[in-house]
Amino acid sequence: MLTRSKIMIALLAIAALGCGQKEEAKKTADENVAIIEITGNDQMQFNLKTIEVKAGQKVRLTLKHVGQMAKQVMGHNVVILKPEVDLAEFAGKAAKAADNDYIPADETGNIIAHTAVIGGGETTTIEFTAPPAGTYKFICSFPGHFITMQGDFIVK
Ligand SMILES: [Cu+2]
Repeated sequence: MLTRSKIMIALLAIAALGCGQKEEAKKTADENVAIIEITGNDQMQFNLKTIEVKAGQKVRLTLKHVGQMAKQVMGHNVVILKPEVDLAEFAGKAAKAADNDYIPADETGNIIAHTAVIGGGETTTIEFTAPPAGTYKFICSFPGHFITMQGDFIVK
């Protein structure tokens, strides 16, 4: 009887330990994801001027267009660029890349990540791994928008 209780206790302990470890792993995984939500409106504005994440962290970025205007006239995206990229030059090329969602094909090496272009009421989400520490720029590459729609993507 005594032996049986001991076995029962041992089994319960193992079960509890197993669950604990699983919970811990899940928690760690969730903490490693940076959940970023940014909005764009009909006044060509993002609601965020800075986005901060940790190097190597998984980033889940959601762009929500809180305006009502169509994608063709007030489309927004989020394009995260390498620090050395000249924004005006990049935006100039992007403006001519309407057929590729305003992403210039020869600039992909300068892009860390980008969302699709969306219109009023739409939402889009991307996932990517945060690049090495540094201060990157994010812009909307829809023609003319980068002037008011830009900010710092800071990786610590
Ligand atoms: Cu825009």
